Amino acid sequence: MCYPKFPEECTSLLSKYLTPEVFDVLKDKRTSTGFTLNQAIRSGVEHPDSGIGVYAGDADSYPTFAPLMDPIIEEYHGFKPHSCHKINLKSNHFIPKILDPEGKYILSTRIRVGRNLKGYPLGPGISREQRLEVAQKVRQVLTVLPDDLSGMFYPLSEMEASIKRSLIKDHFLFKEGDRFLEAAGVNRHWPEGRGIFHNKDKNFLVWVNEEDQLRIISMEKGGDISSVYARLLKALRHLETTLEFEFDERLGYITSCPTNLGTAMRASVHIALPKLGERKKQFHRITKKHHLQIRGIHGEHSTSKEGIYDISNKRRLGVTEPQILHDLTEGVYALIHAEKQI
Ligand code: ADP
Ligand code: CIR
Repeated sequence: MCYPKFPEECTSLLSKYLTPEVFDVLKDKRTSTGFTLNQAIRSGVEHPDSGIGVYAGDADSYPTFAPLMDPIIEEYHGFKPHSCHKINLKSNHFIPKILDPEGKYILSTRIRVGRNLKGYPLGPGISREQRLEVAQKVRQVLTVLPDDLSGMFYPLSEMEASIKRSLIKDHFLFKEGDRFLEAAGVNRHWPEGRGIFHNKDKNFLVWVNEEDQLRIISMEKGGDISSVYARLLKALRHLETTLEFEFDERLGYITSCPTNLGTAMRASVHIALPKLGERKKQFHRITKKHHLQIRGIHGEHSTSKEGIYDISNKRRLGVTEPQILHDLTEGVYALIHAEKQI
């Protein structure tokens, strides 16, 4: 295996931190499940326009490839190698602020966390049989959820194309064929073992075997972050009684992309900011101050439409869940204020 060539214009964290020296130290290492450096960096090598460029094939990828992973994690989350992540999912400490009393700006709110089952490789490294086993275990637990959480699991392989299209259009289902995940080996054997669970109201959903084995999602129209978070906590309490998730003392919940470690939580609003959206500098100044990320209307790597943006927390590691909600709330408050002023 030779040192990969990155084009000059490449700005991925992989190209920044995979120096020839780091490459030499890591190139022959294998994790406990046999995952290699070549596999970990394939996405960023094939796609020089990656923001990050690496994926973990198992929990052991983080310590095994630490000379590459640690600086990437530090730059993305601001999390120092000697720090320790703390979770705070015990209760709903979050005190909401009324952000949009007239319902003029916030269209919808969504909070998701990523989880993977303890003892299995992650998406880039999992075998076909292991993936099916994970799907089976998760499905069994989902189909006995109580009350408002109860619903049905829909295997992707049995879903009609028109239903799939409409679920994607309405922001409930993952898109297919993400080229970054494809290169990382996450999409092998697609659509086998993949699926979506949702309750009757489609305000509680679980994606199975996409980028992570579980993406647990609470979402609804409007800006009631507190209600969305309460539903997510309730679901997590139920799922944790029967499923054990991959968790690390230092890095928190283990996920296939280093950007999702820690809380693995992305709390977002879809918000109409047609005027501020035209003032890129001011817009970015506010989001940066509150540690927020701007995405397009169909999620990561999509564009905004009609001045509607997906605003969410950037950091997930080294911050607690209530802190994330606090950052989002303060940031969204500042964005709405700026939009009103223009
Ligand atoms: P993830 O959030 O799981 O990292 P994406 O950025 O691809 O992945 O988003 C997944 C889907 O969730 C997309 O269809 C996106 O538009 C939708 N979504 C994200 N935030 C919201 C929100 N606040 N309201 C409605 N849909 C949302
Ligand atoms: C990339 O490197 O651009 C893709 N692998 C996606 C990175 C994860 N997303 C993110 O920045 N939140």
